[in-house]
Amino acid sequence: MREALRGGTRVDPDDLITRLDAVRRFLTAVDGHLPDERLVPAHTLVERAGTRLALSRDHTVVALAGATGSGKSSLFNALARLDLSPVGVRRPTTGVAHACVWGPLDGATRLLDWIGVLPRHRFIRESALDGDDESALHGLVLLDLPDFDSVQHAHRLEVDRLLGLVDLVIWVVDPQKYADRLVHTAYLREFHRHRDVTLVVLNQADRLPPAEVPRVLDDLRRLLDADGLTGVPLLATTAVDPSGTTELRASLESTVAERQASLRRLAGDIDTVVERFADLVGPEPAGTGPDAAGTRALTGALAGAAGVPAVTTAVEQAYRHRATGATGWPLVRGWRRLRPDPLRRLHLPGSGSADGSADEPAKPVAATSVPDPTAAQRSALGLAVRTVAERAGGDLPGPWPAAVTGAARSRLGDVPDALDRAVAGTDLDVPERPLWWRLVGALQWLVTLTAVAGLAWLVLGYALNALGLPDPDEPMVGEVPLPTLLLLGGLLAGLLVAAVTRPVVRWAARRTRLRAERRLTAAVAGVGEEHVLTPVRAVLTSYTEARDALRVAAGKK
Ligand SMILES: Nc1nc2c(ncn2[C@@H]2O[C@H](COP(=O)(O)OP(=O)(O)OP(=O)(O)O)[C@@H](O)[C@H]2O)c(=O)[nH]1
Ligand SMILES: [Mg+2]
Repeated sequence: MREALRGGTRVDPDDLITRLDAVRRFLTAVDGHLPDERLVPAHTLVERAGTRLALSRDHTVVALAGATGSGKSSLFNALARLDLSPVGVRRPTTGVAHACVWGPLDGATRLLDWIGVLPRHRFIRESALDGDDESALHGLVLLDLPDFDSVQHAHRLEVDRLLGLVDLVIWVVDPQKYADRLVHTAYLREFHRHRDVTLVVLNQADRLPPAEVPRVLDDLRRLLDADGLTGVPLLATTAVDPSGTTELRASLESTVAERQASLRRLAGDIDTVVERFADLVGPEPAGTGPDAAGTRALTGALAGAAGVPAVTTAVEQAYRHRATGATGWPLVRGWRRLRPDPLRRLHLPGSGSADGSADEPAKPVAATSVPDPTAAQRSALGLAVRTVAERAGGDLPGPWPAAVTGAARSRLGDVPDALDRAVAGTDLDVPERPLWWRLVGALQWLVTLTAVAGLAWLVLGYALNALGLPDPDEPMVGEVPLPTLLLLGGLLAGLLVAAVTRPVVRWAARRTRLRAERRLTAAVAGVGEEHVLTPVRAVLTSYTEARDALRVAAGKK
């Protein structure tokens, strides 16, 4: 079976950079909303890809990886046509990566620094003796890796590190160990997203009877298919015979000429990362933010917790208290004023200051005497917040609903103070002494004075009578003496004014209450907006951004 590295789809560098930027945007969008440990591979990718692209696009870094004794160093030397990496019988032989660069070392130096190949293990394959023989491989950086099944743990770590950095991997297996579980489960399967940059060689093919080679290759192909590596190039090589690597060399020449391996490798890395995040994105969220019903319920719960009903009740009572004080029967007004004003007891601005300057702009005060929320009100608020979050983010996939709920609750601790400030900062607009109260009050005085004058007159008449003094004739109005008319008329008129005023005061008090309720509701809605809805919206925006970014990262425009 003769195969060369297949072409695969061409990766456009600009597309790759667009996809990488999308991964970056995705990471920014999900930052703080998703568990960090899930994001580590994507951060690693972004960092590594950025560096790899910046370092050199003209070089193709190819690693020979495999179990100890499979012949990696022998193939390395065969391809380099020099004995650069020691081949040994003592296993494992290669402990650190060796590199051979085709073409001038200059451009590759920074690449090898980044990959971490020690300078004394770097070789240049540009011998004047070869002439142009090697020019087809110019740009190749071939790495001989330690064994990945090593008894030395450090070898394995080094292999894992290097496999994350190279552009293309040649997996070297031998006829004895090609079916070993480790190579398939721990390595080859992990590379199924990198089929474009994976090549498998069955080395030491000379150790098999020629007729056996196709059978073993078929068996190996079956295993590779099971690993998800369908279609990867599979070659038989013999490192000890110069002609045994011709095909591999040809394959490398075309790979180097194409200059696609580094891009394909990164594209495969992005595919892997995007695939891992598949559960993080789903459909478009039902709405663009918290819905109206949830928001209304939240405002209601906030109003309850803020003591809005208590304040509005006090507003209505205060209006009636003050209006009755100003328009009631003058002789009992003073007594009424002794009773405390229901609103002032709550220490709210706009409730009328002691000096009566109610027109002063409302200043927020540190704390009001509005009663603290009850346990029931607190739990109603908690429920409303949860409901808002569930309705806004419940349909989102993966960890997002929890992120939305977390955001909705994130500022709950500040809510009590914010509510207190909102209530304190609301101008309740309860009048101190509107003109009509003063007019009615004056009228009450007038009729009261009339009654008092009538009474005084009558008392004077009785006194003169008792003293036997001549009683001046009282003027009569019809059948009724004028003083009596003044007294009874004054009293009656007072009652009448009070009777007419009362329903008007009640109506005006209710209106004042409703107005205060509207203002307070708007103020607590502002608290909900700032402390609950805005954080929820921020997560939903992040979700949408993350979703769009991941779509671009996946290569779907
Ligand atoms: N017959 C034959 N022997 C080979 C071939 N390739 C390698 N060998 C021998 O296999 C043994 C191991 O080769 P190495 O190249 O050191 O193997 P390695 O994969 O680098 O081993 P480590 O460095 O320990 O991971 C040596 O004795 C080689 O001569 C081959 O194609 N045919
Ligand atoms: Mg070796």
